[in-house]
Amino acid sequence: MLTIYGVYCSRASRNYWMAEELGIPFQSVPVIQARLLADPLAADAQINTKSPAFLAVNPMGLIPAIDDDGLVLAESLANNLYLARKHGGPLAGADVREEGEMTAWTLWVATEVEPHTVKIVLTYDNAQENTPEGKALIEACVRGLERPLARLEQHLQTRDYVVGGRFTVADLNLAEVLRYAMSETHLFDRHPAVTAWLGRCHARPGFEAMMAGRRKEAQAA
Ligand SMILES: N[C@@H](CCC(=O)N[C@@H](CS)C(=O)NCC(=O)O)C(=O)O
Repeated sequence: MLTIYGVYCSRASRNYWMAEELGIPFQSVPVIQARLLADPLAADAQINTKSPAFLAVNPMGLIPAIDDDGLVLAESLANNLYLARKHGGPLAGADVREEGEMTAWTLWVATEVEPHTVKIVLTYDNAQENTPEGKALIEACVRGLERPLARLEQHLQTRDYVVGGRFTVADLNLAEVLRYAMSETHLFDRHPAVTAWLGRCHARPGFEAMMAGRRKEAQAA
């Protein structure tokens, strides 16, 4: 049985979406970010990223982590590559060449894109988007995203999906990292092939199921 540690409103969304795409059973342990709690170590605190019980799973104190029949992994995008490889099917690489492309695109999004998109989403989470500092930070991140988005735009001008002509784990990993920057609509308006591809990814029932999980979680909070 697959266990996903982490709340839907975190990078764990990537692993929840993947589990939905694969149609595999999973259980969820809703470990919340410690920074969202006044006293994460209080005896009655919800299990969080500083809880000893969670640190025993991921000593880095970061969500998500997964436990798949005793194999514990704790990098959201790598978790998805593993799940694709394990379960196979259209989400996974059909051969070692496709696997190579999926790994390359995933490392590309983690290193060239995520540092910018995460800063954008956190600026909004912290309600700083209209402060001078927040605006300057977002503008700098948008500038940093120009080249990666131009690269992806060029790639998607001649194909509907990133690898292999079908929706794969590579699309899922990229789409979830880029979602953090979607507030910057002008950036996406300038990249129509990327925008159309994101629309295709977001039209998937697996994405909708994950987003429903996010809404349910927000209502319960
Ligand atoms: N590279 C890691 C990053 C994980 C990460 O930074 N997770 C955040 C939540 S999205 C976290 O656990 N933060 C701890 C906290 O805010 O207390 C991954 O992709 O899994």
